[in-house]
Amino acid sequence: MRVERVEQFHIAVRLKQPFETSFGREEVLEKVIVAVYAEGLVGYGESPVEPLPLYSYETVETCWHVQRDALIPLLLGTEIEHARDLPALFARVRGHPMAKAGLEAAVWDLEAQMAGVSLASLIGGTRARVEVGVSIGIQDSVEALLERIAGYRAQGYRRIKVKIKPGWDANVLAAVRARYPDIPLMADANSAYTLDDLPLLKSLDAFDLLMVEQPLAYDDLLDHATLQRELLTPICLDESITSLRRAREALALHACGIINIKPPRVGGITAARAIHDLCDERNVPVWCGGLLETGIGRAANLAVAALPNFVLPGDLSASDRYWEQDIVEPPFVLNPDGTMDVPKGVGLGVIVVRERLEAATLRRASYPA
Ligand code: OSB
Ligand code: MG
Repeated sequence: MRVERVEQFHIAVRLKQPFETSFGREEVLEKVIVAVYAEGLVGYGESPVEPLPLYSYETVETCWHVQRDALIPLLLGTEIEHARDLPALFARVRGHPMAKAGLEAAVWDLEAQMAGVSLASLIGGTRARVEVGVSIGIQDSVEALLERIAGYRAQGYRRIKVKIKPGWDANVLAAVRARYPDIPLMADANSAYTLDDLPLLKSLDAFDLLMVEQPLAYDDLLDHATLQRELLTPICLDESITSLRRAREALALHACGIINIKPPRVGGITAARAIHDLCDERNVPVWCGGLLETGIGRAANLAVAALPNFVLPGDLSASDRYWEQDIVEPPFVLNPDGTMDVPKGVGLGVIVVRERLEAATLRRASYPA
């Protein structure tokens, strides 16, 4: 395919409820959506960047700039055989995985449409539905958290992820376990601890967690390896795994027992699939994380989560867990058994509602100008 035109949309979308992690509280999310045009078709991709470099060093501004000045010029007018060739095309641009992932996802969507198949089947997904969980932000009180958990369990979510930070950790998990002795439960620290917190982190072993996610620094592997030797609970790395190479290093160092794969964080679907394959060979379970994506990113994540070694429930909740109205149709819904269907239609398998995308747009650009 020959890419004829690329559009960027800087959008702002309001969450139904604020989402609080150890690095802050968000209610209005900003993202960059791209539309890539080729052969009379359009593919969509999402870069779930944020205004400030808190979760990742990338921001809306760096994503906009790197796409506009470095990546889109490489795409325009280039003959592309397969979306899987994009990482090589983009390799001379260092870093910026989310900027790359948005464009790569749009080309994957195009390739699937051209082949007349769903994105999931194009990449080798084997499941028609995937198990999903819900990630619950830090609340104003333990009682409020317990109520949130009750509400999500009533909707069918079985695996619960609780965000933790110093002062909102063992005390909170003890209360959750007292109320729910048997639910599949995990905790995500978003890098809020150091090895000085070893006694506290060891105390989490008492709560029978599926895993503890990213307890230490976002760019650390060595201290995580040290910590993993001290814990019974498997460590799951999120922020630390930004590429296939980092995943290889983490496994070599025994820095984790589980990897959370977020396609945008690792540079796209191609890298996500490579990390999946590596972990499969090493018997390391993986699951699909989320970055509060709109339906565009969610559709792509679900296709990835259909790969066979995604054996743990993902942070792939239904549209109504995030939005009053998603920007795609149909919205993603939770099945009563705690699963979500992988879209079966061609490409992403959902329709991007242009009026909703444009209504959310703060800034747009089209290339060539
Ligand atoms: O650490 O997994 C995380 C959301 C934004 C940034 C980081 C994280 C998260 C989540 C929410 O936990 C996952 C989701 O429901 O999309
Ligand atoms: Mg996380």
